[in-house]
Amino acid sequence: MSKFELISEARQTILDADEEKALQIIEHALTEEMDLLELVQEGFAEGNRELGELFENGKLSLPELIFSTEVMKRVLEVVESLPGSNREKVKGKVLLATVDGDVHDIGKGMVASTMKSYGIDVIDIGREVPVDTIIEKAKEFNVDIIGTSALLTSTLKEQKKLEEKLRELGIRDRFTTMVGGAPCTLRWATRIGADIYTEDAIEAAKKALELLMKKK
Ligand code: B1M
Repeated sequence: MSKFELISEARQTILDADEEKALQIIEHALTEEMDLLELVQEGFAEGNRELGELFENGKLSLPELIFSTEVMKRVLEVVESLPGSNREKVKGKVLLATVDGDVHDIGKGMVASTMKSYGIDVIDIGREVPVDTIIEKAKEFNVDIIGTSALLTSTLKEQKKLEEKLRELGIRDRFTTMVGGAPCTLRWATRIGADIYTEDAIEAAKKALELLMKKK
């Protein structure tokens, strides 16, 4: 199968919620020594994006959406569990969380996999994570960057709450904060005083890498 066919089939497996086929494609890509990140970004994630459109246009039911997103999550899990590229480990750590009240974690998962593929040490503490837990974990793991993802307009405020709480505790300067997620914008990031805003996973990984390389 050509690279183009693999990418196209990967996209389709998400639309069809076909986990078995999705995993076969990953195996196939591995034997072909294909860049898995490219397969995820251009294949699986593209299917995921189309799902979103179908759902928004009422052409996909919620249970169907859930089935497909479970396959997408499994794909990310499998890709993350594979030995990374030959990149050297970067010194420094990034903590990632989806904010409290928000279950959307596919985008965060993509940010995590992309950062890991860049050699960054990522601590992903999951979804629906309250601000206090984010801060507690950031201190515990002594991370350099705290990254939060929010997908609902109603949960964006958690990113603001994080900034406020860090300032209140007098530890704002200890961390670099990074925000993202579909409703999040550069304007929002600037307004709440977050350090970095990025629109997608690749940009997020590049900015994190840039910062960590400068720091060490
Ligand atoms: Co929901 N959902 N959802 N959903 N869902 C949206 C977000 C929505 C836009 C759909 C819609 O109605 N039009 C809408 C939000 C409206 C709003 O507030 N503006 C919505 C809603 C309303 C809801 C529920 C309330 C529905 C309900 O129950 N009635 C409910 C909320 C539950 C909750 O959170 N409390 C809900 C539930 C769900 C599912 C569980 C079914 C499922 C999530 C499964 C999961 O994630 N485990 C789901 C999904 C899949 C979606 C859509 C269809 C797709 C989201 C996604 O995965 N996108 C979404 C519609 C859409 O986006 N078209 C929708 C793909 C992902 C790769 O993109 O997450 O944007 P994204 O991540 C990108 C960038 O944003 C960026 O990089 C990523 C990759 O490039 N990025 C970062 C993300 N985080 C970053 C962090 C960074 C930097 C960059 O730095 C730290």
